[in-house]
Amino acid sequence: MTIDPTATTSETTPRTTLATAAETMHIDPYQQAEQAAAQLLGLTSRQHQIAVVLGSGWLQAADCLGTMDHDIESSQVAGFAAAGVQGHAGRIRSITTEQGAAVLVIAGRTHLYEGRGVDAVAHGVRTARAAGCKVVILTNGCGGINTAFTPGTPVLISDHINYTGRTSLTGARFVDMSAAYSPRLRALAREVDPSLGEGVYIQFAGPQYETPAEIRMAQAMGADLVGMSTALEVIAAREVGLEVLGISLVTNVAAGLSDGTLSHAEVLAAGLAAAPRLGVLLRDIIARIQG
Ligand code: 8IG
Repeated sequence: MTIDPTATTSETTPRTTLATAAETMHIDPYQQAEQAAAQLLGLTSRQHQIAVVLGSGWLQAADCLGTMDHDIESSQVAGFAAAGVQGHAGRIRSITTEQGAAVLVIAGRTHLYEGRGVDAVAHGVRTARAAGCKVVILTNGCGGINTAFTPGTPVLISDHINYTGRTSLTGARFVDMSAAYSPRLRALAREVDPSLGEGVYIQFAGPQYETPAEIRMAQAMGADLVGMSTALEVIAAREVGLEVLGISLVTNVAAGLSDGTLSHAEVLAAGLAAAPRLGVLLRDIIARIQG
């Protein structure tokens, strides 16, 4: 399969980063994921079982998952962004849990609004599958549309609305999305923490936050949570047969639903405050997935 080189020029947002090799050199994105996985195998000497993609507010949460055996700068691995794109380099970590499972932690995901295209967005989950993973836990920071979910609350994603106008797939790939967010893994997460609620996540393309009118629209469409990631990755994950668990951390009330304005500082503060709970939650969920 080849990539249409004109596709990237139809982006409505200006480019903030260089195009990926997959875009400019017509590399098959699935082959590029195989290449990345082969490099990870070379660097870590092992296959992995579970992947965790860390979103806004989740960075500190990964510290308690187990022993960090390898901490790799993402730009060393095929298809991942060069360091410094967003002020911090992405990292890929290989962690061994207390129970002995190999977990691949991907910190610093690629967002659609970065302008590197949908294959760059999907590359992390495709690489996870090629690296041996059967399960991916996708985390994110998000706005709360359902006011029952106040800032600092982790919420299981039960379903999504892909409102990006894009897909992470090309060609006749008719992927079943009817149980995209694994009922089995959600039940297991609720065993770990029975207080966990569930909600529908809507992905906007971003990078701007929504207007109050857009949030009212999303509310009317049935969304509880709003963000700029995850849905396109879940589509790609389901295509390659990964079992998906999605967990959102509500870091702010969605636009127009509170008196305040939205700020990135608020998002970071909510993540810091929730980190200990999120870390334990992730650790215990992973322990149960293995058991
Ligand atoms: I963190 O309120 C975070 N990410 N679209 N809206 C959108 N993305 C977000 C929000 C939000 N909060």
